[in-house]
Amino acid sequence: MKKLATLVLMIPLLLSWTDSINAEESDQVKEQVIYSIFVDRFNNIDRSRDKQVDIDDPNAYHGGDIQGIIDKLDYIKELGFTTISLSPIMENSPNGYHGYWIEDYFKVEEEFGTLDDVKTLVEEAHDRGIKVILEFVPNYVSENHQFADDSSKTKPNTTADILWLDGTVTLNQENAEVKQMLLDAADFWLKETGIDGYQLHAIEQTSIPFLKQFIDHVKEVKPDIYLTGSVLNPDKLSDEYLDAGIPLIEYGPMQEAMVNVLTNVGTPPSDIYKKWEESGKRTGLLYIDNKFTDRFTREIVENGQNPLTTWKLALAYLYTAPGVPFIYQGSEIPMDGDTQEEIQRLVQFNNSDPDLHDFFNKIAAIRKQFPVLSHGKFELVDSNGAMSIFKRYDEDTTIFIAMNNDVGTKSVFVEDVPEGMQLTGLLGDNIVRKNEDGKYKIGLDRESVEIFITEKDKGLNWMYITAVVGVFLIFVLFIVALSVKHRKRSQ
Ligand SMILES: [Ca+2]
Ligand SMILES: [Ca+2]
Repeated sequence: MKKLATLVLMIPLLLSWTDSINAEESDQVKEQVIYSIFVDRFNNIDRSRDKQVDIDDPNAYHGGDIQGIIDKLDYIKELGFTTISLSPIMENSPNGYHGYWIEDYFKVEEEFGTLDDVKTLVEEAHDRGIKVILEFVPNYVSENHQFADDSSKTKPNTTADILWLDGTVTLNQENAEVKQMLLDAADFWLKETGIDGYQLHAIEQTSIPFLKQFIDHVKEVKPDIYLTGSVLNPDKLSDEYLDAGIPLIEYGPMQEAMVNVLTNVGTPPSDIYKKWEESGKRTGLLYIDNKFTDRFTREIVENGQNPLTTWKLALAYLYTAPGVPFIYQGSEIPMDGDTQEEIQRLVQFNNSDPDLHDFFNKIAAIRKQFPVLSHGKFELVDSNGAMSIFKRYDEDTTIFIAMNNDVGTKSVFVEDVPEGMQLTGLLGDNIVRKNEDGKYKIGLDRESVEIFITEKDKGLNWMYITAVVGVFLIFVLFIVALSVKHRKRSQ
């Protein structure tokens, strides 16, 4: 009887234990920093496959391939990325450089490589600690797909505002054969290539019952799968989609808010925070541009700002606010452009800015070192003019993120720092100590950023000062002795 009672008492404990394990698994994806690769427009190494390439035609293949990605894995790792997300690589109809004209879900597009190339890519990525996500297109197929002429398997196209959609036929996801084919395709890539997950394309166009079935299915096949979702029409993204079980969904309103604030010097970063509060405090995929938007660099240049300076501010927010940074290829160069041709240009690896590379690396390292930046609570501390300070915190750690988007030097006071602590900057050499009023005054130059951890206030280091003064005194005595000796000799 006593044993039974003990067991019954243990049930809630066991339940909470399994809960925390599940939470840890699903939370892993939230620690990533994702590099988004547009395969045809990344890096052309395997020229033997360039059968449909026409670099002068923005609507033709430009030659990027799987080998081109393998060759750049060290580069991607050096930039601090932990996951790569590839545009669709399934076999496409002619000119399907974007990957959205799928003819066969079980083959690799011949312009990109073979299934063996993809396996090699995944192995090489995993050897470097990099996860691989494939974009999966569940809503439509090429006009040449075997389902395209079967009216029971298709539906009329509903959205016509996208460039490549006129080459596609919308799938009827309620049809049993269509469902089965999509689920089999999802299994195929997981099992054959060892990829870590999927970026589901345009989730707001998917039927909800199918979406839920798909998510349940792939989670059963791979319980620790990384699932992300892209959104083409944010207006159609209802709560049903947000709650369907995809942990990270592209966060359009945040992109708009970030661009608006950061390309208008004098606007406080707290405006981005307000937008986050208004739109329900989601933790989504945070991106500042992608293959469908103008390059952020273009917006910066158009506003007469310095790309390196403004990119640093953007990265500071992307890497420390709730969500996962989703960085479009070429941002690290940084690439520029506002036409399809420019936005989707092959990455210009030779034009890169070493300072921006270093910053990518540094801020990714900070995010990795402090998990509170992935999981902690997020709050606005205060603003002064266009300088704002945010904090991320949990029971053990507090980190302050200071961003000055003002036209001049600004400072903001911070009060809630535990007794005996100082604020130590991780990006520069900034140290802030408590003043006589018990406050911490954080000052920053215009358009700059700093990330502060709280550390024990070391005060002035007397040991060091004594040593330096001591060495100096010995040196002076030595010189005096020498000159006395010299004078005696010359007498
Ligand atoms: Ca090629
Ligand atoms: Ca093809």
